[in-house]
Amino acid sequence: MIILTFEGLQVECELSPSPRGGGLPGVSAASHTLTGSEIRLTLPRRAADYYRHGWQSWSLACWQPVDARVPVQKPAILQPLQTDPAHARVTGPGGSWVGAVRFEDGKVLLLGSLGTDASVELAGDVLRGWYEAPAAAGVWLVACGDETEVFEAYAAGLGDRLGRVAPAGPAPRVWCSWYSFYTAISEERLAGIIEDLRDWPIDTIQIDDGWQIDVGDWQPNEKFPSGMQELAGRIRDTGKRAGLWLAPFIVTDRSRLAREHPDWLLRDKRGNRVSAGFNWGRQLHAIDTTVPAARDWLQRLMETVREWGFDYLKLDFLYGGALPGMRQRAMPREAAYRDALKVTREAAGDAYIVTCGAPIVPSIGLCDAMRIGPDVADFWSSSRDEHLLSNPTTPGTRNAVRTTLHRLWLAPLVAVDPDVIYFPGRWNTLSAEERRMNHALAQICGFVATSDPPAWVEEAGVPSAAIRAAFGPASVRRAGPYTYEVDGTVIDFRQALGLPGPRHAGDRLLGAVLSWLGNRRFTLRILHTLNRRAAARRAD
Ligand code: 9PG
Repeated sequence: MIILTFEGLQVECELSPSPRGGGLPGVSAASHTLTGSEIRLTLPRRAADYYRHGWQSWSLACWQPVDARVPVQKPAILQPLQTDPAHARVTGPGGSWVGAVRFEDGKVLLLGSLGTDASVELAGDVLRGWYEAPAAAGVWLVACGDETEVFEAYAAGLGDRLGRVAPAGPAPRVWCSWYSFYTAISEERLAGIIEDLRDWPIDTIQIDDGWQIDVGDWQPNEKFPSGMQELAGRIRDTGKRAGLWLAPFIVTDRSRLAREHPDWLLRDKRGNRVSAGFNWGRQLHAIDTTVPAARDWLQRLMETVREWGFDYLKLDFLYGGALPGMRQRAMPREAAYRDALKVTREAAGDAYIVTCGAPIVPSIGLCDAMRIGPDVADFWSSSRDEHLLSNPTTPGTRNAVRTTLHRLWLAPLVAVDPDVIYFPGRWNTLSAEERRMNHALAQICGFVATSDPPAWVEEAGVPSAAIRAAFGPASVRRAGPYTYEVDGTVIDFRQALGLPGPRHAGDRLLGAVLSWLGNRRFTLRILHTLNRRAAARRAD
């Protein structure tokens, strides 16, 4: 047993395997670094709240009362793509790599791993951390103080071990095709937008999902007959950087890659392909990035998109590289992911890399920017997902704001991407107040992007001064835990924070029915078709 001494607080700490040569009794510091595959901290007094940290960009990060339960999110079929499937059924206080408790006096005790493949939970009065590989001797940081201080210490520790990516200049200002057209993009439609964006205060035009033959088959589909090189050239001719979306660690079951290289797919103990969730109306699988031929393919893919002329890459659905499974080269899953991201990063040369749907800690030091919350949407919150399916990770601006605010501590390590901002417009149901939060968060992050096409913004009568102002720079001052002053306006984010409370019997029943339906592939296929049609209608 070791006694960790912080100013005004002593914490009993057990490590396994226990360290040789005793501990650190009497050492007073704001943080301690300790080694062990498991660590147990006995809280000296009752804590009020727990900071839970979800696995990847879209997974929930928030403070919760210590005795609150966060219901299992539904439908289960989506869990591999929204949360760590290994933790999906944990409702108590717990999460990936880091956890913290807040005492009644506001003091925070944080426990965080300084390596990959680790988890933290609060069980009774014990804050416990463990590394997934039983033999791992992992490093932990224990910090105590005010919230900002302890997360700063954790970020500094992570940066020392995993690296920081120094920004090469101000964060890019981006137009991204996703949140206006979704997959209803074509070279013709984009050609008009690229022209319209000439005078906009942005520097990057990023083509999102919808250009490829399939997820896994990264060649242009029939809507891009002139090819991707031509499109990148068109963007670059307007003086802007060309960006492209890819999901390089996953495939759909119907992709050519999945059919031609079944041996590249991640499998479970029984030899079945691991589910990477369900999207685009298809079953998703993960690539086993430890297979040498798959790594070669990955390298070649990055080289190809660079040759096309894209030098801003949004790498999405990256969790696929870290799912549990039997890899050809046995190694902890997040270590395998980190390795694959390194290969990808190196092959992409000096491209600006934005990771998305990405396991957070294993991506540090290997990307320029990281999405730190779920997708925004042109609505605030979906009551179906929030109340009936208990799902805080699906697209919705409230979900995005909540999780992003709780991951701002990552800012010293990587550019933090809060997803796009919306201007007022025809399709948009965000209130002025909700839009203010959406815009302010982008200013706070210093990463501003939008998907609104100039024609829609013009139609809504947004003055060009407002567009310029939205893309910053802005003066930002933190006025309280969830209050910021942005360009002189006070923004109070507290209304975005709450989690849905206990559900009534009626909601539970309806939720069970929806969740059953949501787990049927045919329902998801129908939803996908409806969404695709709606996007196509809006785009015209
Ligand atoms: C393209 C999009 C955009 C977007 C990404 C990602 O089922 N889900 O929970 C789910 C969440 C996010 C998501 C898709 C599905 O969006 O974040 O910016 O690039 O992919 O398909």
